[in-house]
Amino acid sequence: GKEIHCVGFDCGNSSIRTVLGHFDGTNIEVELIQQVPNGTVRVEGYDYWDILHIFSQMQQGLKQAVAAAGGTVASAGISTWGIDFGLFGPSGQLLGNPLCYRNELGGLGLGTLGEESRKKMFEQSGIQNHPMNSVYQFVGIRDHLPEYYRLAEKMMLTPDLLNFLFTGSFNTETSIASTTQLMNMRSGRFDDSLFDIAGIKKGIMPPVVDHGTVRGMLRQDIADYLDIAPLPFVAVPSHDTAAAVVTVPSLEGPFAFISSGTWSLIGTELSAPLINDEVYNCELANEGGACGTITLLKNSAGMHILQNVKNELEMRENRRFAWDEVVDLSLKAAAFLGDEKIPLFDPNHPSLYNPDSMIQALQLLTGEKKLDNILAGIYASLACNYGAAICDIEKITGTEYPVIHIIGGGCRNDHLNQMTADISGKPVVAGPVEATSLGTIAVQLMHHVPGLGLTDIRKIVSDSVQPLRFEPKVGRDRLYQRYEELLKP
Ligand code: LFR
Repeated sequence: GKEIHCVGFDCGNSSIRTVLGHFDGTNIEVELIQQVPNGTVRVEGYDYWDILHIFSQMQQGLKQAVAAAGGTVASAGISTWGIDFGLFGPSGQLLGNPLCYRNELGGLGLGTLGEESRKKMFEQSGIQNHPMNSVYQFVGIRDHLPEYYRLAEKMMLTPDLLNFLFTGSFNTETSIASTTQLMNMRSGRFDDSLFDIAGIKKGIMPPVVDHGTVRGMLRQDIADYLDIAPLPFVAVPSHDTAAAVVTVPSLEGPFAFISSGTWSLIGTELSAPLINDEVYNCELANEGGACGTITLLKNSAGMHILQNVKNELEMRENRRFAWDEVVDLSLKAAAFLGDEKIPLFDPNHPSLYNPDSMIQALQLLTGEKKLDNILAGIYASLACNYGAAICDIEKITGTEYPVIHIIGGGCRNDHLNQMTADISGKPVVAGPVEATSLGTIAVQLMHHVPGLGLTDIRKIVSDSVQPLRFEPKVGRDRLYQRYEELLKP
């Protein structure tokens, strides 16, 4: 048969990627077309996204992808990180650069709600009360940037905003919408009562469309400018985590996943939300997954910590460090210290959220001065945190997961994969690396091939990838025990 070519945009906190997928009727092959750095820009204490830069890079990526596909692409789909949004004013203008969730507004926003309101927010949404959630950012904006709040008539989450810029259509889908905490995850619809509890204005959210349907057609003026034919933008799980989970190569029974990037999202896929006290106390969230599924997950710090330490190290020593070199330093230190002495810490400690210096923050938190030892501590603490979160999820769902699937860019980290296997006592299956873009491409097939469902898509993806397997080798009971003691309240 004829090949189908689809473009997947995977825009993360640190890179903007355009990937071209080729579907031959059985397998999907992905080809990286363009990758450019993404990052925030700090102005007077706030970090902002340069959204028009992102948009223009994506336009160039699209043009190159169409050329690479030989002139025609069937459709495109966009996934990005969660939570952040642009606000539009009365005359349809974007009211400024979207704020990055790493700021104090969200915490201030959440701080305006008492314990009872917080409980209600969770019970009605199914989402944990994380200070960064869009709802609390917006409460913070209401109180601290009032003129911005007053003018806001429409809220567009990052992928909604990018889809709008490409197509002119104003809509959203459940996965990205769930990261606002303004959606009732039982119904998959925005819920006025959540706006009321938080005390924010209603009627600002877009309509919700189903995965596999068309969000909009590429605007004719953009098609002309890029010199390509108009194409549909398909509704994919536009939250990167949800797109990534589509690609977990597990075809039988329930599975555990860790979607590893800037963040580590540790969870499982369910057919309906699980909303109870245990979920609340463990701070798990029922986020929107693909095609009506729920991803019950723990939002945990991930590569952000290592990435920041590496960047600082490079600045300090004025040279590049390869990841292998970083791993090497940590392995040597770990061997010297032993599991009794590796400095452990809670990767989700607030002092690591957005520090001026990650190295200093870690030194302060662990009481350890030596950088190599700290590196050993980062890997060990991340792996312990993975093990603990999977354990919580097993208890809460009453399910034992045979393996841990690690997907996304962070699964290239063999050392962390092996440690996770050792600490959890479960094999780790690592891959696909290209999870978000592959998921974004795969769900577009629902639009092109009638009758495809999530199970079919996961089968296609699973047949197209070769994950690596890490068997548990050495017991790390002492290390894990120390971590558990550390986290006890
Ligand atoms: C991962 C992710 C997480 C979300 C965080 C902030 O890239 O999308 O799921 O909690 O970024 O948006």
